[in-house]
Amino acid sequence: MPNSPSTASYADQTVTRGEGGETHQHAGGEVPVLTTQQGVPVADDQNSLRIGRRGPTALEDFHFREKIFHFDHERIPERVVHARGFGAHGFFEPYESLADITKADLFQRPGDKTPAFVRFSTVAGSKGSSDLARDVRGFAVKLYTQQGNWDLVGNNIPVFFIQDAIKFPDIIHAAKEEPDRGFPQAQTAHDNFWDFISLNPESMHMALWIMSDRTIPRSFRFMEGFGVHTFRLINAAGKSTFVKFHWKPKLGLQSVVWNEALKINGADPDFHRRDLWDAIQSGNFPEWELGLQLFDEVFAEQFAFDVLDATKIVPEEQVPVRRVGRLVLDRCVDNFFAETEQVAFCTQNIVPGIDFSNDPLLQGRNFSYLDTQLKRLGSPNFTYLPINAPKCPFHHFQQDGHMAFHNPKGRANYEPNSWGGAAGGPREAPDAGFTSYPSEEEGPKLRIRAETFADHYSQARQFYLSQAEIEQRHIAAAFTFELSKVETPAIRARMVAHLLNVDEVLAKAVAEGLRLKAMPAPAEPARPVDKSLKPSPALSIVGNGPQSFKGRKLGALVTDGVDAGLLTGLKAALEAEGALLKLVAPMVGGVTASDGAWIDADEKIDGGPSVVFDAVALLVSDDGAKLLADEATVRDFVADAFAHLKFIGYVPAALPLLEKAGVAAALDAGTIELKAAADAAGFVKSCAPLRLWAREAKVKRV
Ligand code: HDE
Repeated sequence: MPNSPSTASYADQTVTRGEGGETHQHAGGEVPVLTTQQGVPVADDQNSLRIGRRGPTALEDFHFREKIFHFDHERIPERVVHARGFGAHGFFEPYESLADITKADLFQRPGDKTPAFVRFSTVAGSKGSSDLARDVRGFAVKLYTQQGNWDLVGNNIPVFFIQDAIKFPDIIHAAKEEPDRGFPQAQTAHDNFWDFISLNPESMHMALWIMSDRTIPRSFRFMEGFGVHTFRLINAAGKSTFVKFHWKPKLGLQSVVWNEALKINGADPDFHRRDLWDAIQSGNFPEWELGLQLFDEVFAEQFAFDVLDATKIVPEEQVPVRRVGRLVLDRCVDNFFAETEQVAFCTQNIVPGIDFSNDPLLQGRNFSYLDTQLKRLGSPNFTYLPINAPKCPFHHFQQDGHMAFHNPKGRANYEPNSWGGAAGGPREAPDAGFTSYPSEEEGPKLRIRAETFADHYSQARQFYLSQAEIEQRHIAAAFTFELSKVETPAIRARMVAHLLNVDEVLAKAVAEGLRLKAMPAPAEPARPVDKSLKPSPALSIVGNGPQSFKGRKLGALVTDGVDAGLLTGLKAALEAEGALLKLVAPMVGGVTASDGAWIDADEKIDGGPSVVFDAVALLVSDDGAKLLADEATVRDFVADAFAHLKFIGYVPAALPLLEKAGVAAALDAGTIELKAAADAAGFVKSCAPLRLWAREAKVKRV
């Protein structure tokens, strides 16, 4: 039956348009009148205009055409890298004045709040890929200072794959889906990627980092950020100090284990964005401290590596990280497209008091970012979009172009001009304006790689040796996994040949894991590996984890008859720790507790698997245990929590669940019996290390 116009339009609305009142009565109350983009009020938004009851659509239906036209053009090109991201607003606040080292306005007055916007991202996957891909995370910070926008476009790893920007298209082509087949998506576990890496020894340091748990962070809130390159800070006297920027998360470092990452991607592909959104919406504002590693030309000269080489770090033990302020994210975006999607970070956005170094990667980036924004946002006027516009006054003579919606008045649109005073428009300010640091630069034009960039293995080895034993095992397992997805045996062997220069035990573990028929000869290093570099404890995640369960989430499995006192005790203990309790029940509506009270649940059991929590509690009643013991999802809930080394609190009634999950005979220091409300606080305290690493040897291959 064709619809008649009246059945599909809203019969209950009375339009009260007129007298300037652009509102009308609707079921929901007084609401604005729906209009076209031209402001014409719309009477019927359910049906297109047609000739006769079942006839063709009329071309004159301007409302329909405008609506579809706009919809057809909703998408803009996704970022060629870092397409999937999530942003939030906040502020930066220095602890002290840094006037002695930089004249940058945002560092002059302690406590001064500079608005900030941060976008976290994965690199290789497209916009719709999942959050727990093994990948580098972008950590891009836009600081709207009083002297213009400063963009610190960093990553959660302090080094990069390549030394010269000219290789960027190659590394990214190799990492992304293969061009003939269009897969795999958001993964480096394929031939092209490892082919490129194994042919580029300069990638070896970064290869170690990406095979570590750094590339599977638990949350954006629990990861570090790095500016990567060496920059310069310039003070009012014109003195330059080299600097490397760090962001240190207040909640400590934390990653997931690989098997958990795979399962999170299925259970909640938006796990990271949901985590940040939930934290900010609930008032748990994540914080990072800005750290500076400061050094001078003399240090740079005598340092074992070139400070312009982005494949190298300066170990914190050698140049300590000075914490100079904090970044707080306290507001979610109002509109994802307008803010997170349209934000345009540009490495060349710097302010007086900050300057570039000659790092060839940074120099190349300074070209790329402006260029890419034009492609993505379609007009040089992207700087006027609210998310990109400076929050300080700005005046210039750039004009016109697509979507010029900020247009200067008056006659002067060039400089110098002889129109006096305000009529002449803005003028340059030799004393206050940005000046580049006058470093001495001279020499022949050369297309070469400096000899000082030639050591490719020493810091890769140092990184590996700085890891805890479990972390080293994870690196070996990650290499084995990724290379086992590589179909060409020669590429697998070539990678192992490189690993022999990093660490023989690692190379052997990977070779055995791949079942290589013969151990290859070590790759020929351009420079001998320096085996004397001392491990850097700052590089371990496990060594820099949290001291408490703060900011974490505990998932409690509850059924009818759940011990009301224990549940209340657990909630209070978690609140005291600054952590969250989420209730997982057989049905999402909720359960009746032992005291007869109704308790709302947060998740249904298959919607809240244990992988999405940092620790779990099994708070079932005897009857509840009987009901759930044979459920596959409940078995997975318990077995995964155990296999992922999580802390598990359980009431005695939950023993059948532990049995069905096959872990009852393996109970350990991380499985903690909860008999009464008084046990709750102790349990929450014991969750602080987040994982019982000692269990790993038992469960193997988590
Ligand atoms: Fe980027 N990178 N990049 N990159 N990058 C982009 O700019 C590029 C590099 C980083 O959330 C693009 O707006 C080149 C290092 C982040 O919007 C593009 C080179 C680091 C983001 C681009 C690098 C980064 C990008 C794509 C080698 C860490 C996301 C979309 C010289 C220090 C920013 C865009 C956001 C994005 C180019 C290497 C971080 C194409 C040529 C090293 C966090 O301009």
